[in-house]
Parts: sequence; structure tokens; C-alpha cells
Amino acid sequence: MKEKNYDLTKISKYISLILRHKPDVIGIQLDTNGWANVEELLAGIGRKYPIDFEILGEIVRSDNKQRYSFNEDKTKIRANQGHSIQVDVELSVTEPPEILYHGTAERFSASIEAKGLLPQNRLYVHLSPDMETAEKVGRRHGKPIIYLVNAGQMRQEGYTFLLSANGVWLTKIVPAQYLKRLGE
Ligand code: HQG
Repeated sequence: MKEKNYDLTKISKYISLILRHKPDVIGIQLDTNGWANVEELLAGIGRKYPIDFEILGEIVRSDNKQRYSFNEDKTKIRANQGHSIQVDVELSVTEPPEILYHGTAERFSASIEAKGLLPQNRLYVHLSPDMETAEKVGRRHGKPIIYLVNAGQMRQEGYTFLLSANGVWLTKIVPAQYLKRLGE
């Protein structure tokens, strides 16, 4: 390894920015399936964080949400979910559990209850399989609140759900009638 004193979380956040939102910050492109070339990524982030392949591997392995995957021969890397740019990470439509959860901030509740959950800057609305995860997601935005999502009914009524490689449920929108705020 070239250097052991980096804050891997900080580098991981930079990699998230590149692989989900702005590959152009280091002048690279993702292919239609969201893959970046590993050598190009390392060269690009090297101006800021000169890490080698071994450290990148360590970031991918140790990431607390398993945000990234390598392809089989580890020449390519992509984010498993969370993109704002139009890529197809080849997820299959999957039967959701009856109930999924969405953690958000109190201050968004009026708009959410009027318009439903919208993907905002991302390609999909992100839903959690359990309340603990939803609570953590909501806390990122402020005072957390949790919505129960009637995924079973949505499914029956023709909405589709994708399950990301790291266990996040994705759907295009959740109309307000399928939402129930926890504690009400
Ligand atoms: C809210 C993290 C007003 C929505 C997490 C959320 C997740 C509305 C915010 C992943 C709305 C968007 C995604 C409406 C939705 N009116 N606000 N109609 N509809 N919102 O960050 O779900 O750590 O894009 O409730 O763990 O918070 O980055 O989405 O609060 O898996 O890997 O608009 O990001 O993962 O915020 O988080 P985000 P999210 P990472």
C-alpha cells in the first residue's frame, strides 16, 4: 500500500460522488451499466487521494453499506445504487415484502403527504427493509420520521420494485395513499 493514513470514509464519499453523480469531476465516464474503469478511477482520484488498488479494495470490502461492486476481474467498479445520472445497474424486478420503510425528515412531511415520495435528484425513491435502517436514513436530513410503505398493495396495483445489490429497495414513486406515518 502506498499510504495508510487516509480517512477511508472521506475517500469513499468522494468515490460515491464520482460513481453516482459526477464522474466528470475527475474527467471519466461511466458506461451505460454504471461501470467505471478501475485504472481510470484510481488515476483520477489520485490527484486528491493517491491510493492504490489495494486501498480501493479495502474501501469496497469494508464499506458499511456495501455501496460498491467490482466486476469479476476487478477491472471495473460501480455504485450499487443511489445514482442521479442515468445508468442501468441491471437490477431485477423483485417481489417486495408487504411493508417497506422510508426514513425522512419532519420538515418534508407536508410535501410528502401531498405529493407522495418522489425520487428528487436520484433515479429512484429509496426504501429500507427495516425501521432501524429507515431511521438512520432519515436522520441524515434532520429530525427523523418514518413512513410505512404499503409495498404489497403497490405491487398488486402494478408498481414495480427493484432490489439493489446492497439490499436497498428502489421504486419510481410512492403515491401518498400508500404511505402511513409511523406513530399516527
Ligand atoms: C425527500 C443514502 C419533499 C425524501 C441512504 C428524502 C439511502 C421529499 C429526500 C440513499 C419528497 C431525498 C437515499 C416530496 C421525497 N417532498 N421531500 N414529495 N419525496 N422527499 O438523499 O432516501 O449513504 O436523495 O424523503 O442510506 O434520504 O448515500 O434520498 O429525505 O439509501 O449510500 O427527499 O442515500 O445512502 O434525499 O437516501 P436523498 P434518501 P448513502
